[in-house]
Amino acid sequence: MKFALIGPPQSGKSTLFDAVSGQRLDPTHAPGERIASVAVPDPRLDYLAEIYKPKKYTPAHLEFIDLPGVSLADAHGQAEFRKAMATVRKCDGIVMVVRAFESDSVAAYRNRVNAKADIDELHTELIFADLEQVMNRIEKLEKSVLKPTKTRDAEIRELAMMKRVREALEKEAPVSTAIHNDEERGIATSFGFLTLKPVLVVVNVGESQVAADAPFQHEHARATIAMSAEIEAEIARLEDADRTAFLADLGLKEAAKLRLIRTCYDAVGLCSFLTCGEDEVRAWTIFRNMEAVEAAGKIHSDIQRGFIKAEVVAFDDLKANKDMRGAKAANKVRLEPKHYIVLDGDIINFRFNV
Ligand SMILES: Nc1nc2c(ncn2[C@@H]2O[C@H](COP(=O)(O)OP(=O)(O)OP(=O)(O)O)[C@@H](O)[C@H]2O)c(=O)[nH]1
Ligand SMILES: [Mg+2]
Repeated sequence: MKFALIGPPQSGKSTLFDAVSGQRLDPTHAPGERIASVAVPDPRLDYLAEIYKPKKYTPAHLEFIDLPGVSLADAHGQAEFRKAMATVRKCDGIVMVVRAFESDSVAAYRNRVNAKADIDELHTELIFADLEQVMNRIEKLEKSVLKPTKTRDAEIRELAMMKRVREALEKEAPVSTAIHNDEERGIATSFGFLTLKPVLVVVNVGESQVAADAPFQHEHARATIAMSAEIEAEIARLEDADRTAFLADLGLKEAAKLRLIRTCYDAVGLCSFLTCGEDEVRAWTIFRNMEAVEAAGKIHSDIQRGFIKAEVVAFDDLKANKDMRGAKAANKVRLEPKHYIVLDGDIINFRFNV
C-alpha cells in the first residue's frame, strides 16, 4: 500500500517523510522522489513474539513517497505538478501536507499561511488533472467506437461513463460520484483517477499547537490530523528512553507517526491478520471484508487454491487465555470456511492441500 505526500512548496513534506521513515534528507540530494517502506507498529505482534521467540519478526509495511513541492502559481509549476501525478496515480492514497506553522525563516507559499486554501487549491488541481485525462480518453474512444471491432460494445459503455465522469469533474465533484457499478469502478481504478483515492490531510502546525486537535476537518479529506513535522522528525531521532520524556513534556501521548499510520490504514479500509509460529510471527495487510480464501492468497497462491479451512482465533481471545494452548483449551479456536470474513487481529493458520 502506497501513500504519496503532496503539498505546496516548503509545507514540510520531506520533514514529515523523515519523521515517518527515520531517514534524514541529505541536503546534497537532488530534489526528486524519495520512497520509504515503514513498519506498522503492532503491539499484538510484539506479544506473539514474546511467546514464540520466532526466528523472524515481520510487521506489516506501508510505503510513503515524498514528492517535491511545486508552486501552482505559474504554468511551469502546474506542468510539473501534472508530471508528478503519474506517480500519485499508482498510489493507494494521498497525504496532503499543508503548512499552518509560522516561521520567519521559511518563505510562505503565496505569501500567506492558509492551510484550508492550500487544500482547496490542491483539490482543484487534482480535479483538473483527472479532467485532462478523461478528455483525452473521450477523444480516443469517440474515434474507436466508429470502427466495428470486437471491443466496440465495451467501448460504447466506457464512453458513456467517461462523459458522465467529465460532467461530474466539470462541476468539481470527484470521480467517485459518477461511478455506478463494479465494471465502472474497475475502469476508473485502472486509470488511477486521483479524485477516486482517499485523501488524508496533515496540518503541519507550530510547536505550541502540537497537543491540540486538528484546527478543522476538511470536506475533501477522509481525515484531517495535526502535527508538527519538525518536532516529529526530532522525536524520530531520539532514543526510546528519551522519547517518552520528550513526548510527555509536549503533552503528547505518542508520536504522531503512529497516528498517521493508523489514519492511513483506516482511510483505505485496511486491517491486519496475523500468523505465528517458531519460524515467524507476521502481520499481513488486507482490505476489510476480505474472505478467508482471498486472505490465504496473500500468503501464497497454493494456499488459496488448496484452501480447506482457516483455523482462527481472535488475538484478544488468545491473549485472555495466555497462549494458543490456552485458547484451544477454552474453545476459542474456530474452524472457518472459505467465505469467512477475516477480522482485524485474527490469528490464522490455513489448512490447505495441493
Ligand atoms: N517552524 C517549523 N518549520 C518547519 C516545520 N516543518 C518544516 N519546517 C521547515 O520548513 C522548511 C521546509 O521543510 P521541508 O520539509 O523541506 O518542506 P517540503 O514540503 O518538503 O519542501 P519542498 O520539497 O521544497 O516542497 C524547512 O526549513 C523545515 O525545517 C515545522 O513544523 N515548524
Ligand atoms: Mg521536500
